[in-house]
Amino acid sequence: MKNPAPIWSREAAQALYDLPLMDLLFRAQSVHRENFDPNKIQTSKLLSIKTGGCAEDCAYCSQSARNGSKLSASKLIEVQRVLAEARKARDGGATRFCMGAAWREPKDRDMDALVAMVEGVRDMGMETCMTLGMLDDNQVIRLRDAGLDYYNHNIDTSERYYSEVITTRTFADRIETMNRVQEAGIKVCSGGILGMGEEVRDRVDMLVTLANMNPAPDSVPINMLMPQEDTPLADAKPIDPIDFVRIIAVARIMMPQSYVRLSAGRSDMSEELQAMCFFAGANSMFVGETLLTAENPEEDTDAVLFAKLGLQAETTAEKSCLDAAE
Ligand code: SAM
Ligand code: DTB
Ligand code: SF4
Repeated sequence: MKNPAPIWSREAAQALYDLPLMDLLFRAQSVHRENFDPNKIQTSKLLSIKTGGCAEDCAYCSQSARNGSKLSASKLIEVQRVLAEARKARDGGATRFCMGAAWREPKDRDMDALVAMVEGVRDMGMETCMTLGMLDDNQVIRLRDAGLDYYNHNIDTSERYYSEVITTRTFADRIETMNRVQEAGIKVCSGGILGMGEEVRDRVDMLVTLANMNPAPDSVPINMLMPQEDTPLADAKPIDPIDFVRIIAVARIMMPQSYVRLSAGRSDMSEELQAMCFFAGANSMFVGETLLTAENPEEDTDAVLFAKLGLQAETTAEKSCLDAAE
């Protein structure tokens, strides 16, 4: 049984963030070693199963119809195509397959195909993850019964800053879907984006919200904004890399048992920055040349980085041992 997690105040979280960097990194790495093998990185592969034409107005996203982006809207892709991609990902060593759709919420007529995708990927021995927007109770139950392991639903930023980024839904809508997913027994994957013009306090508040969920999300993706042409955030000022590392370290300390994912933006990061993020406690990443629509480092590039750092991709078997030891 996991111990009940402590409640984090924003003052305590901010105090961590304000530590001298060496003290913060030392604490984060110490917490990391108590909970994980520090040389193992979980790898996930993303696939966009429905691209573009989204009804929401997320200011960072290339897929919003409201951003006037040039990306054309696709239909939900066929189950067989998804399974063929999943097989390639598994053969390439990924242990989790994440399927993402540019929807405000799925339509009931799509549910049979979504269920078939989850069942098919699961039968290949990979963990399944979906990110489809908001879900109602019925949809959550159907996905759970199909064997969905994780649902990704990011809170993206603080409650205070949320309406600066998205106006077509609220922070509370987001939390509501996450609670529904968690109550049904599906693991939650939730994090956010740094570099959208938010202040440090917004980044810290975002972590406080995540860490105080009961339980905290099993997986916490920290994305660095990848500015997309024709979106309101196309010219956003990039986040200072050391500020980014600090947030990874604070996330690690506040959510000691969660996988912290160094998510979008790695293609613009140096090897040194990625190494610092891993030292700060990031232990998961997306592999493969594309995320949903944006680029990610090539597999060869990641293989060189792993070899230089002495890192290894976690296998499904190692993960099950850790789970069994809880
Ligand atoms: N439509 C679903 C939703 O919004 O929940 C799922 C897909 S959406 C693209 C998943 C997440 O990707 C977003 O919540 C956001 O955190 C991240 N994301 C999207 N565009 C990004 C960008 N340009 N840079 C960094 N992260 C981004
Ligand atoms: C998450 O936090 N990051 C992933 C995943 N969850 C679905 C998506 C990143 C998207 C980056 C922009 C793109 O590919 O369009
Ligand atoms: Fe749609 Fe998701 Fe992009 Fe927002 S982040 S516009 S909900 S695809």
